[in-house]
Amino acid sequence: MAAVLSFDDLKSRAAGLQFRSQAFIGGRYVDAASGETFDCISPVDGRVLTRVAACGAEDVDRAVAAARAAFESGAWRDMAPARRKAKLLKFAELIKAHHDELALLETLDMGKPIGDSHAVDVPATVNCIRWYAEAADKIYDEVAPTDPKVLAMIRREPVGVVAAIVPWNFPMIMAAWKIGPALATGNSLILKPAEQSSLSAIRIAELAAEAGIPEGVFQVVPGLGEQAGKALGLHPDVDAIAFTGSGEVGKLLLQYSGQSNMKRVALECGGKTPHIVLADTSDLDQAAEAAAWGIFFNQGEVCNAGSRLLVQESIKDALMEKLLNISRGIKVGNPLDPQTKMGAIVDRAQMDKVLRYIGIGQQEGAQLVLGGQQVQTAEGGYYVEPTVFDRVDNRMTIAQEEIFGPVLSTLTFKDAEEGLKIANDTVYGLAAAVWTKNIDTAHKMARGLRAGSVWINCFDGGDITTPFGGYKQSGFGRDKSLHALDKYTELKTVWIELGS
Ligand code: TXE
Repeated sequence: MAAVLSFDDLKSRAAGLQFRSQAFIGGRYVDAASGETFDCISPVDGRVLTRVAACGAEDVDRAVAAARAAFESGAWRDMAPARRKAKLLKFAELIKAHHDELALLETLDMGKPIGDSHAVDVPATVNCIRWYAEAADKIYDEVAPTDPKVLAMIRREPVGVVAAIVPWNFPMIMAAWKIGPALATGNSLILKPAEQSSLSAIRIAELAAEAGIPEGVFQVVPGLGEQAGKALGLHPDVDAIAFTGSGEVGKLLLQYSGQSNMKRVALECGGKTPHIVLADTSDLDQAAEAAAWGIFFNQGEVCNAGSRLLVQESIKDALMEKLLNISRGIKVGNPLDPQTKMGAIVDRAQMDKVLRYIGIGQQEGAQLVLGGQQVQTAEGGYYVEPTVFDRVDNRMTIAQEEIFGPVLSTLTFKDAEEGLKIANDTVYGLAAAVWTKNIDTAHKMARGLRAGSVWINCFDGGDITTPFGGYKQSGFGRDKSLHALDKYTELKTVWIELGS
């Protein structure tokens, strides 16, 4: 679509979109029990798109009861895996059939370029649901190598009622990373989208129902984190929480679990990814391109954004020149314009946070070499220039805290050993990238980096077959790949004495 339709076509399509805005509980759309709603504001122009149901504890109670009833009925859990697979495949097909609409929803709701919503977000969502659908009838249980007088089976069973609390940077993809493995393994799932980006989650709920996923198995409770999110975290009948978001809320969820039923919690809480370029890298142009897009893709609102560029001293100037040239050419503006490469920041609060960090960087003595300002557009909205700092010290706030915006901090190091030390000097450990021609150095760095993903001579590599998640305060538990199934399943040992 983005490649074919013009900016004007896209704007008129966007103007004609209808928004679903209620919760999806027990197989139908319903208002919040309180009747309350909150504004759904588009960061594209600051316009209120619709008002979304503000679910609270009572709605969460209803959703959990419906999820539990569905689970206990066995309608989904005990369905033959091949049939579960067929329904999930149908769900993926229906999402694909609404490709254009969902891409537009995503862009209007959270501000990313339409080209990305169309080429990345919707296809990755479809692919993820499909992949886990296909896995549903290929997961085998085990028989343990015990004494032959015993048959010991190790069965994988669904945990029960799962709540997925997701952020706004990739609303559908983050949801799909939880929906796919949770539903493929027979759980009931309650999805709590971020308040900044509820629309696509609400819309796909009816597609799941249309695909034949039974009532209560997939529900959506939009609402504020402090209300709907907290109620899920504290609920005594939620068995597991799968969360992507801030470290602050991740820590709260651990507390809620301790205060309630000791529900399992899996967390992905962002990062401060070091993008390390060694002097022996074979292709400085490629490294510069990767460094620029590693931070500016999705307006820098990416948990594994390469927000710290660590460059070996001898090539700093050469790399910086290339990086700045690429960054200057990035078109920032209305994300419905197919030419736009960097869209709007998700909301005013996040934009203010990004601008505040830029100010802190300057106060602490980093050198601002590109950007740093809000971009004013004819339609209003929340836009920030691609911003690059040089001469950053790793102890500075902008090198330590997750900004979650288009702000790059550049640091230098003398040799690989020092680069590794700086890279690991962070509370986060989600990802890291290394550019080097030397295979020994590549291995040493990959081994030494305390991060869940390490990319060598590329950035942000991986697909649905590879696990994604963090070390340290980036959280624990993994999304994607078959390893994600661990979060949504219990292991049960069935020990059968066969007699003498
Ligand atoms: O995150 P929150 P916010 C980081 C990033 C960003 C910062 C703040 O640095 O600038 O977090 O973003 C729900 N109980 N990341 O405020 O609040 C909330 O409704 C239960 C990194 O948006 O963590 C939403 O659904 N749930 C990140 C989800 O938590 C609560 C992606 C995430 O929101 C809750 C997003 C509560 N008390 C932000 N409070 C990543 N890892 O990619 C909020 N929520």
